[in-house]
Amino acid sequence: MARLVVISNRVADPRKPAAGGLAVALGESLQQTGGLWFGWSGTIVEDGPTGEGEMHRQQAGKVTLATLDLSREDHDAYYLGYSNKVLWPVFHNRLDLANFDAGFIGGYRRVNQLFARKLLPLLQPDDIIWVHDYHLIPLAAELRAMGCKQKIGFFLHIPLPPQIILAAIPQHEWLMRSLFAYDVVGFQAQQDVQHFDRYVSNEAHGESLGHDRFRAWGQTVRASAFPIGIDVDEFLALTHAKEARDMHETMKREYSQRRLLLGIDRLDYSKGIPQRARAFRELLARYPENHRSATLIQIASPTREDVDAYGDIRRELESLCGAINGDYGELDWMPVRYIHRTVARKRVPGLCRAAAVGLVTPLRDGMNLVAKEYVAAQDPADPGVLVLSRFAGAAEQLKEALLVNPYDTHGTAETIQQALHMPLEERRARHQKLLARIREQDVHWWRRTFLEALRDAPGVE
Ligand code: GDG
Repeated sequence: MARLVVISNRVADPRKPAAGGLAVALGESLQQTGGLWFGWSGTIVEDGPTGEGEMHRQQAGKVTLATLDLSREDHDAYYLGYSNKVLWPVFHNRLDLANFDAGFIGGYRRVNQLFARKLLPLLQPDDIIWVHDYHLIPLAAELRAMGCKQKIGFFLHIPLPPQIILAAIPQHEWLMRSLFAYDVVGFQAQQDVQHFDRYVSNEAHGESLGHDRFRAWGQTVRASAFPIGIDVDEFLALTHAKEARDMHETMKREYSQRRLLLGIDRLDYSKGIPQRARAFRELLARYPENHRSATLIQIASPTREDVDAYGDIRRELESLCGAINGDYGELDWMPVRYIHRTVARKRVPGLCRAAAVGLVTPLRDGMNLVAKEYVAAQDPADPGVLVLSRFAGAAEQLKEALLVNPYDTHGTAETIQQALHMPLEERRARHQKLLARIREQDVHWWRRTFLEALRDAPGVE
């Protein structure tokens, strides 16, 4: 079988437990087939010569990890700048948070060119190349310009916004044209494919050829939805391991007279955490029966703290949680437990299993793996209820969750109340269907279907 080469911004040792959807899913893929994982080392070289990265190589079981250092200037423009101040906010429909500083694009291009230049000599003729996420959209175009003929696939982990929003990015045409250098472009959800389709016909004056094939700028690409999943068996094993069971028992003991609601997210403005806290506040205001009982545990793991918008969301959430506790708390009950730290992965399933309601309410999300992990961790005999934002990619698959519009505080509060009162039979029936879907389209299915599509693609003429 052809060797798999994965390229992503960050590289993680697949043998170590990693926090973050991308790292977890890619680790799964590479361990199965073996191969090369290429990306940024995480090291920033102060005052280094611009654009020239030192390469590190390391063997991790069947996987070779090859990573590059970045100069401060490149890192700031490529990663902090274009990736996280332009692409992340715009792709999550947040034009108000975008910063279209003209200095960012040069760094983004430079790093993509550097990646291509350093990767090219490591490639073998029949490698299958799989590029991940918004940091590396132009990588295939750079590789092709250097003569690379191998099959190259791209998977976008975040949503593709509607044409009218995408068009706000000054370089939108260049970005979208870059996607046509790939053989296969994978999105999380059908809605992303629709946005791609509309962009191609309305903005690029291209056409849909049917069967997920699109033609524009004289090139053809396949673009389909490949919803990412979790490793259900691994997550179940984690759920039944000692750390998770201990966690579950501790929570059950401590909250024996209470109902737990749980949110676990990176502290990102796309995740709708303040909106969730407001809905919880409304629940307490409208239904006093929940006083001294309903407790929201919100784990918000620190992320991208050197981008301003992330400091703002942190302050907003802290003051909101403080106000809810101040207004509703009692000496023996605090309604919100807000934890601004990463919890150990081994404990996550125990927390999920103890929660009567899982709150996954992003304003926009490519997929959202926490929704799937929450379902997998439940006791099938007495499962909790998933409250899921209709704006998460996962909502296309997880139809038996209670779907909410997270902007609608009142409606979300009502749905949380409904979740808290759902009869056992209904909870079991919904859980069974959700788990079956999560099992059917798990992370192995995702990898297999994407790589099959890439192998079957016609390739460079
Ligand atoms: C991107 C897209 C897409 C979170 N907090 C802690 C922790 N986590 C783990 C979760 C889950 C992962 O991180 C988060 O995955 P998500 O899918 O929710 O979100 P993003 O990080 O934004 O990922 C997303 C994903 O890529 C995959 O394609 O689904 O839409 O935005 O596994 O459990 N893990 C630990 N402690 C924490 O505090 N250990």
